Amino acid sequence: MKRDIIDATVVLLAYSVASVASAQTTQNVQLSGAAFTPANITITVGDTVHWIWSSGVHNVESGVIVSGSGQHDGNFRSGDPTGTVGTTYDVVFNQAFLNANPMPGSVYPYYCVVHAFMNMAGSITVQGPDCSGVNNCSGHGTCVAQDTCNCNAGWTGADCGTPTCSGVNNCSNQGTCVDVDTCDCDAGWTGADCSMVACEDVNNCSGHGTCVGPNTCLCEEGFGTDNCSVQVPAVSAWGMVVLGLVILIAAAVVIQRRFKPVEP
Ligand SMILES: [Cu+2]
Repeated sequence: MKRDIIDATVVLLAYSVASVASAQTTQNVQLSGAAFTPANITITVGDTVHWIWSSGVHNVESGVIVSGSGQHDGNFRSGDPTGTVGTTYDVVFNQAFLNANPMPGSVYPYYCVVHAFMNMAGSITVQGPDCSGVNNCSGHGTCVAQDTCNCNAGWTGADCGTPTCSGVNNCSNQGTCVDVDTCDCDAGWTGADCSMVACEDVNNCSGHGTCVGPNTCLCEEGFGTDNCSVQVPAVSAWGMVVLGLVILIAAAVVIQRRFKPVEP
C-alpha cells in the first residue's frame, strides 16, 4: 500500500517535470471513416499537429466547407487523397508559420476533400505561449515563449518585475531603484539620480551653513556643531581693534611706570 503511494508519487512527479520540460508538444489526429479524431484541438505556439491515416481515403486541406465542398485557403495541404494506412502529415504551428499564414484568433479550420460532402472537418486553435510560471511577465512585458518574457523598456528580470534606473544613472550607486527611473536615495544624497549631497540628517545645516558633503555642513562664521545650530563667540574686526587698543594702553602704562623719573 505504502509502496504503491510512493510509486504513484514518483510517476506524478516525473510526469509534471516532463510536461514542464517539454515546451513544444505534438498532437495526434487520426483520419478514419469520415472524421478527424479529435476534430477540434487547441495547441500552443510551437506545437506540431501530426495527422495519421488509420483507414479510408483522405487528405488534409486548410479551409472551410461551403455547401458540401472544400474551399482551400492555402495555409497547408497534405497532398492528394491517399488510402495508405500509416501515412502521416505534420504541420508545425510556430510563430513563423503564424506570421506567414495569419488567421483571425489563430484558428485554422481544415477538411478532407474526399469527405467534405459529409462534413469531415476539424480545426486547430493556436494559443500564445504561457508565462504563468513567470507571473505573466508582471504586466511589464510580452510572453514570447513558454515562461519567457520580452520586457518593456524600464523593466528587467525573468518576470519583468524589476524596474531599471538607466535613465537616472542607476541612482549613481547612491540609492535604490524603486520604480522605472525612480530612485530612493541613500542618506545624505538627493536629486533624481541621487548625485546631489543632502543634509537632511543635520537639520539642513540649520540655515547657518552650506551642505558640502553627505550630511556634512560647512558652518558660517559664528556657528558651530555638526548642524551649525550653536552660536560660538566670534572675534570680529572691531573686537580686534578694541583688543589692540587695550594692549597698547596697558603697555603704555607699564612703560610709563618703569621709566618714571625718581621723585627728588
Ligand atoms: Cu476523408
